[in-house]
Amino acid sequence: MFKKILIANRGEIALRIQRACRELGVRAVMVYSEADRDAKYVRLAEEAVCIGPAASSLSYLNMPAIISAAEVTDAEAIHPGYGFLSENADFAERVEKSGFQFIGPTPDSIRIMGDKVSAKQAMIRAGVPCVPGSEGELPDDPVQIRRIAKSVGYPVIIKAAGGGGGRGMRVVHTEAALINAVAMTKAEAGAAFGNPAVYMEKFLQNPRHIEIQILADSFKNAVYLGERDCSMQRRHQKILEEAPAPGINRKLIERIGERCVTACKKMGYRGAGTFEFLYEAGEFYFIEMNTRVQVEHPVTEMITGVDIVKTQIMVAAGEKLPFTQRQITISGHAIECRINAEDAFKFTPSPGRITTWHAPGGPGVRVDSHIYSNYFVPPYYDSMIGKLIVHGDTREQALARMRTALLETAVEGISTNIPLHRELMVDAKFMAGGTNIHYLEHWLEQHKR
Ligand code: MV4
Repeated sequence: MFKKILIANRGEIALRIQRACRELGVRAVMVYSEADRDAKYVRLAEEAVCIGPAASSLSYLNMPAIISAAEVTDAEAIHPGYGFLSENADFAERVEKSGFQFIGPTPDSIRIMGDKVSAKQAMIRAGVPCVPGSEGELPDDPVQIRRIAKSVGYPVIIKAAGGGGGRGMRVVHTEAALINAVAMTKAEAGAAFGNPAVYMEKFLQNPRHIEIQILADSFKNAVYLGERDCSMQRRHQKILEEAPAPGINRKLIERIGERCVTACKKMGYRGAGTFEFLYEAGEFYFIEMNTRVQVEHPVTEMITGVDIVKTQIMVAAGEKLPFTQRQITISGHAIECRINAEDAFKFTPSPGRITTWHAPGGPGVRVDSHIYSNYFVPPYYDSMIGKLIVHGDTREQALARMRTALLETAVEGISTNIPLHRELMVDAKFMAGGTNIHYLEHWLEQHKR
């Protein structure tokens, strides 16, 4: 095992990784920007290095500053967390070239999955079901583009190979709009991602967003840890997640999970990863793979008992996965509410000083947050200030525990989205389970205030 690793992130995930390090007996070096000097995990750190000013581009995205911090502290490995440099293949490569272990997949794996066209081709080869569409990048010839769209069937969606997470896509309903839409998407993709390549898929109108968590070691061992339902979102920002996904056939999930595992083994994938699917009319369709630990990993930890962050570190250190697929069992139900410093219904950011913080507690309640009373939420970063996670024997018990946890939680001094969560937890359709990716936006439209 490593003696010391550097955590190249901030906020709740920096604290989460620091906690995993303590359990493993690994020393953690924290890095921080000038805006994060007073962070709890910096105070708790055995070692901490300031890597630059508040702006992310000068600190958490500053590769030379992060690698220098690893050099001066004699760290052996770098954990990138999520966001920032976590899915940057060039960063992973520079970390390795500088003699450190990147806690994540190889630069090659990150690169293949970062290009959504090559990711999809890898999945097709591995037998993972994908959304029907163009096989690979769209050609330039308008006649061929029209022919592909006709055979896929309208509506179609044009997506940038360099996009992902909702960036660089356009829905096309008619042949009349097709060629212009492709040209526009290509132009935007070239400007935004430096890659004008686009591909086409059948546009699914009312899917759910279901993702499969996997863990793999360097010895071609891989397991899936069930699925998460991440359909409750607004403008591609997830609001809450749960596991298992309500109402989906377990045998079907097992079949998809096994395909994901096969794909990992075939690719020589190492570390934690997430296969994102759209689920509609009883079928799964792969859309993208994330090569990092995700915000919502705790719901999977709660239903499996597996520590995903600890396992990431162990496999990066060259250890074998400490469990086989047969040892992975799913028990109960977990829900995570993301707590954001923003107006609950208008979604305008609400940075500033937290005057009061009362954390909830009780059976099955977990709080992943770096905040404290008198903490100042800086205006420079993502508005998420923590996550409330509950586990119960059943979905109903998890919902009841979340309602109580939200009732007990007090954040004063800034606005948060807790009022929104309180309403969603008593919403009849959400309580019934299985709402799709459009549900929250429609709900907000009907509950305008
Ligand atoms: C789609 C789709 C419908 N059909 N692909 C958006 C984020 C990116 N990961 C892929 N996205 C979508 N791809 C096809 N063929 C609808 C979406 C989509 C979406 C997906 C997951 C979660 C939220 C979403 C919100 C809007 C659109």
